[in-house]
Amino acid sequence: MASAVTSINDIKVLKLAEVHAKPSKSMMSYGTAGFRGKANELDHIFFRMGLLAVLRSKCKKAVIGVMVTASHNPEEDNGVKLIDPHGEMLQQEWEVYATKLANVGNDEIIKELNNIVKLENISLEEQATIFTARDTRPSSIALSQAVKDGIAALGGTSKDFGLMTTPQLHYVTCMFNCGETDASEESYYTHFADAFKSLVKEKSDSSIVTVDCANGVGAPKLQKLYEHIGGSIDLVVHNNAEVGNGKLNENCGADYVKIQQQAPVGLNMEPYHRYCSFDGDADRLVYYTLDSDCNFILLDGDKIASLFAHHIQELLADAKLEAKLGVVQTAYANGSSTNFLKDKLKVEVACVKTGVKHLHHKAQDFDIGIYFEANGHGTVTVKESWRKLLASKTTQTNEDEANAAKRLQTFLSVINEAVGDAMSDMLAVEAILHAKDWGVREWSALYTELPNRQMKVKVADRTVIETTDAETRTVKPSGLQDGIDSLVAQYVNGRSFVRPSGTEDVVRVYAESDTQENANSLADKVSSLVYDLAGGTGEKPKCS
Ligand code: NG1
Ligand code: ZN
Repeated sequence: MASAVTSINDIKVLKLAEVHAKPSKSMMSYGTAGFRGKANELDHIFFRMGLLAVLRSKCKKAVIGVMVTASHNPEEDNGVKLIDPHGEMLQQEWEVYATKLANVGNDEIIKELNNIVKLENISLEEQATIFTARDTRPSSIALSQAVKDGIAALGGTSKDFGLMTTPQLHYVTCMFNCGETDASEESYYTHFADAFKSLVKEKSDSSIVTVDCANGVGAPKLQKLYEHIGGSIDLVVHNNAEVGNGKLNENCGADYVKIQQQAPVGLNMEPYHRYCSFDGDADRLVYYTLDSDCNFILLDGDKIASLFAHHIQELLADAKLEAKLGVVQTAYANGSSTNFLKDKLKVEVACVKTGVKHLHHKAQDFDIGIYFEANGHGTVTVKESWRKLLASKTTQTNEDEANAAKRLQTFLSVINEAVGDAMSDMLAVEAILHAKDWGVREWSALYTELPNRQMKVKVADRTVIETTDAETRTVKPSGLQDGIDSLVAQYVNGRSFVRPSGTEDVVRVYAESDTQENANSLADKVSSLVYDLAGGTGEKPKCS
């Protein structure tokens, strides 16, 4: 356990801060998923996040997680984020501290740390334990060390789990703080494999799933999970760098498949076979297949959310259980998915700002909250009080109702409630398809997506764009929203919005319309408008 410190040891912190010195011009902010950037410019940030994690741990009197990954970004990037005690994203007030601490000069670090101690009334005598883990990026080893140096500089104890997926670190952090002192990677596999095996006792003929692991940490971890699952599913691991030497996220992975709407590199697809992709740290999942004419069919986060809602609703009806069931989406959700959920399933749908923390928070308003970003990041949250109601239903005398309640209970335990998790979400999808005796064809037929297109526009300063209404409208620069409105009005079923990315130095443009040509054309016109009104740089982007 950590040795207690009663005051900040200036000398130790400053000495190590010199080793992890900040380049004078660097200014960064804690974005949608922590700090992200070029790996060779981030060493000081990782050290400082080690420092901050110690204060957060002392403040919460709990274990805090620090994950080293830049997820779906290119291999040359890296990133760091803090995980709060129950596996949630870092509390928003602390994001402000994180940004300040990341940007002060070395000579102001002690002042900044003392400020946080004072503002949060932190007792420095508290012990601090931090769980760390990293993805497979070559830069992640040294950057993890920088985090550990920061932890040590403030007298905290670090437990390094080494290579792990992001959701695995969320899971062990959450489990440890809930009293499971032997929370480990092994307990992760046992938990999810056992839940899956009790839902799927026998393989069905169609249950071969080819998984593109983006040449990332998901590949070795999925192999391990598979060993625990045994014979109830057939998995083929594709884009496993250890075998094929491919580059992380390059022409593969969930983000590539979602944005390009095409198969990852090296995958020969067969109509209606099952394929899915993880991203670089395995917290996103998208499925896809080919139809009989070999057209590419994507089953993204919206389709996964719709499948979950459909299944949970059925089990609730079978168990004769009332629940406030809701689905949380962002503006990137396809309009057809929102219509399906609202009009067909009659489920309440909420739209929030991009970023899992916003979705997770909103989902907790419901007894059962399903949240997914269209890119495949999502999970299901359940209110503790409602979980008790469900448990009591499993022991009721009506056998059919009790059995349905048990099925729902087991289904919910195959889900990693702490955070979106590609591996556990994949098991949940497979369990539903098995229960319904569906293939991708039936699943995909739940609704037909409106054609859509996403683009990126490079501008000198992306903060010139300010948004409102869950990022669906811009308020700055002036004239941009009016321009978008008049373009959208020219397209059948047109919808478009723009927002500054929180993880890349770009402005994102989204457009949907009745045909792919129209969606492309609307995306092109809106991108061009952003370029002109928000200070575009380089060549004007064009997709059609
Ligand atoms: P930004 O770069 O802020 O759009 C992207 C995703 C988010 C989220 C984060 C974290 C889109 C459009 N945006 O954020 O949904 O997943 O990365 O990885 O997919
Ligand atoms: Zn990710």
